[in-house]
Amino acid sequence: MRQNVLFKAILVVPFVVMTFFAVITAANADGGGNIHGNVTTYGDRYAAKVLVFIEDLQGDFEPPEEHAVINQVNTEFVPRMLPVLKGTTVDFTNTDTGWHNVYSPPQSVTPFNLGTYPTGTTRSMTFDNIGVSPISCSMHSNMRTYVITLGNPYFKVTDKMGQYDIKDIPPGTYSLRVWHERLKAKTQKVTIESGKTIIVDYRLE
Ligand SMILES: [Cu+2]
Repeated sequence: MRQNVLFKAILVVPFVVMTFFAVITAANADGGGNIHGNVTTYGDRYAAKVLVFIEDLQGDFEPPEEHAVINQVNTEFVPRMLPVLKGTTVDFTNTDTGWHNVYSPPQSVTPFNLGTYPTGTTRSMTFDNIGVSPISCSMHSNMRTYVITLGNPYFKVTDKMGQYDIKDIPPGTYSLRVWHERLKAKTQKVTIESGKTIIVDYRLE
């Protein structure tokens, strides 16, 4: 009897394992590819918080329902740069002790002025135009942030080690671009294959 159970297990277990691997392979074959990379600069000063994004991947991508947030605190906009998918609404929240203004100049892809408002107040803006919107406060000339509006969700900001991962990208050949307010932008051609991870590093000046 025990031998019989063992015999069945020998037959069944490999079958289950093989089916499992077949399912994983099929999922990878239909799925996207990944990019992993490292961004460095001379001195590595700005390797963190560099935006890496696929420039030319077209499609209909639903913007997130949840609003993104740029805070005003200690006479600064936080974060200093915010990439968003086209159609995303950003809440500009004043949690500082004083009043602040929020505006983007006429040469911006999204010119606007939310006015001047006190602590505890939030005013919002929806970003529909692809490109860079530099944002300032008319009361404090040092205050600056950038909203980068992108046409697809395949973007990432580098972490403090200068690393980034962009996952599950539809297969194809694209321009992968890096952006930072003080560094020269760079673009590389990348080819994404299903289920594969490519390494794309940048050295910026
Ligand atoms: Cu201000």
